[in-house]
Amino acid sequence: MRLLTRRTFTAGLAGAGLALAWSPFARAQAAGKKLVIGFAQTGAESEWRTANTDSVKAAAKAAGHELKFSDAQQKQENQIKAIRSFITQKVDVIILAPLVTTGWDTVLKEAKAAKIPVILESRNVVVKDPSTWTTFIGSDFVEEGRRAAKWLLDNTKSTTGPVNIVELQGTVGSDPAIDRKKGFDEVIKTNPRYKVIRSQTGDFTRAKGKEVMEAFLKAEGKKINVLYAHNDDMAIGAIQAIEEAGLKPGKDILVIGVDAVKGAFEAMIAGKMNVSVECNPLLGPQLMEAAAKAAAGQPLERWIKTIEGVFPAEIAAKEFPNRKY
Ligand code: GYE
Repeated sequence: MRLLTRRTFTAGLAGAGLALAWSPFARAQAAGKKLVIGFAQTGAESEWRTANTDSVKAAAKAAGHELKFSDAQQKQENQIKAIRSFITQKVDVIILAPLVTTGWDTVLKEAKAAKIPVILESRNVVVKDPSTWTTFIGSDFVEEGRRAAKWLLDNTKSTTGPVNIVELQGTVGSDPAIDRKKGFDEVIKTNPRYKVIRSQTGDFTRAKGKEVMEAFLKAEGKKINVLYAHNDDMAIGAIQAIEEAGLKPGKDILVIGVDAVKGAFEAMIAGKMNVSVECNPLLGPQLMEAAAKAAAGQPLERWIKTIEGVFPAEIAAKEFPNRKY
């Protein structure tokens, strides 16, 4: 049974290094113009998000920029208000982590009219006028979904009969929830043994993940073979629900998460979780580099992709000391 290829493993390490490194351009810019940056964050819904916020704050500080930070508490209307306030304050650049994909047309047009570049981070948008934002810095979420499903197929080859999966989706209408579902479905469809028997949102939080898993267990009980959670926090919440139902997470029910945060490594080391697909939150340095370019009117790639790996439980203990989030 092949758990991890050398390539995906080293890709994870390279990804972490890449996101932390400063390019010569970023260094030069950091020494140059000090910017005022408005950051409209989604909230603090997960370990991933906290690491993301810390990374952006630290990188802004290191570059000597002033960061105006807004925590929207998972409400789009709060993010829209924050963007409008950044426009009024005439910031140089706006960074937006859009909670959901739609509903941004008007406010992004307002930012464009005010000549303030908007950089999207960690989630993408769907708008009529794509010229209202400059670049998206974040992961390939469809690929993350595919990686989760490939791990499942590879690691249940020796079993027979149906494989019943329950899915905890991320925030409804968010880019990572839509795409992680899409990529996963695309791969499991190739084998009729695999079926998603229940799928519901857990809003990317531990509390909701636990609550929805309890409902899944009540409805399907021992029929459930696998949990696929769109992030580790929901998986960790669900692990509690599985244990409270008298079952063994990681054994009776295989547990798959996304993000590869420290909490997932701890669960894997404890034998309660089987794998986490990496999604790197340390986007601060890349964001500051893009902000400097955008403020200087320089062109940016439409998508600045982060490079990531897959971490199965078998290597969790060895990898744990290297984890940065
Ligand atoms: O996976 C989840 C977070 O947008 C990639 O949002 C991000 C996702 C991340 O709350 O844990």
